[in-house]
Amino acid sequence: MNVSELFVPYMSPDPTWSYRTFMDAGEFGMGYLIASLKPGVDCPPNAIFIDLTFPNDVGGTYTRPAALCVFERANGDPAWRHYVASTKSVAGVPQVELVVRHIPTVGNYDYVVDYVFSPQGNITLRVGATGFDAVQSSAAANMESPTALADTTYGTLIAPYNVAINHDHYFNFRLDLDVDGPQNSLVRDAFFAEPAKDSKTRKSLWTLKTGRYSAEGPIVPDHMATGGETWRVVNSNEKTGLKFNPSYWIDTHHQPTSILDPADPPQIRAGFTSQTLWVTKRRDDQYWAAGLYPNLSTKDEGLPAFVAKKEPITNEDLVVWYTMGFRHAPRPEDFPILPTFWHEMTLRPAFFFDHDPSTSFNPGELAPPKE
Ligand SMILES: [Cu+2]
Repeated sequence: MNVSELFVPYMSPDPTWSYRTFMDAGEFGMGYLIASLKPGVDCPPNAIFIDLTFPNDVGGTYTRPAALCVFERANGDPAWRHYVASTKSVAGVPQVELVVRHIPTVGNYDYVVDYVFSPQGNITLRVGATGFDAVQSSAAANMESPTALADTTYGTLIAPYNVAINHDHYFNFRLDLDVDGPQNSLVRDAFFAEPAKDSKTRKSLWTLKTGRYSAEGPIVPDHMATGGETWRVVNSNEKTGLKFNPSYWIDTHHQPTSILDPADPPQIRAGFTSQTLWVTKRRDDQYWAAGLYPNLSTKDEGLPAFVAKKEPITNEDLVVWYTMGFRHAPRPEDFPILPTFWHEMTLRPAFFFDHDPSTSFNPGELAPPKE
């Protein structure tokens, strides 16, 4: 899995600002802009720091020292625990995670990109945005100045004479999942409430309906699924000990999608931002959510083009494309520097294991709590 694009459109009608609708991966390079990591600030001092080698612009290579860090952390939570009243004892294990981190700095913004592996079998993708908000000068010194309301139509006064412009960040991750093998399918679990027909004591119950997607495309939310919906990548060719088909659940968390007009020029170039999830067959020439050359594009050559033929996706080598979005209406607290603002999604095993894999860690027995 990799970052396949980052789209950052600013909200300003001003001609000097309206073109600032950046495609950070395709126009600047999220790998090219990785900076060396500083022990004790960017990663714990005991992390392992790894140099990375990248292609340069003239067919050669260059090496960025300490571009990646890997570390374990106990985050202070229990991975699981249970208190047994009869013996007054607590069993449990601490949550210990393995974090793989890099931090590209794209102009004013720094993005802490984490891949977090947990003993429950989860893989969490986290992005922490920090650095500087983009600001525009303003005649207003404070919100009682005569021009303040007009100056902040598309932004926030974050300091005297400085307006930070409203904008979005849309990270797309290319999830080239192979769940227990390359031949996979995408299914949806949707939750519906229904009348409890055969009950004298209940009026309603909820139930779960699972359906399979048959063709490439964006995954459009189903507003009829009143209890919400979730998605899994499943291998129908394999069986677990309990005779389930193994799958991984794509826990999207809540992600905003673009609300720009589909005919707005920046939105035409970044169609992937219109939905949180897309699914395609895996193809070697489809690696970037907004296409290979978004800085020269006049139309979307990314996900909307990839799915145009709606090819079948049952029992195929699939790629799920996930857009993590955040709408950023700045606050004064984002000045003078943006405190790291985290967003995340999680891939969770579902029917993949026959039991919680974190129980394979020695639980031990902790001392009885004091009463
Ligand atoms: Cu922002």
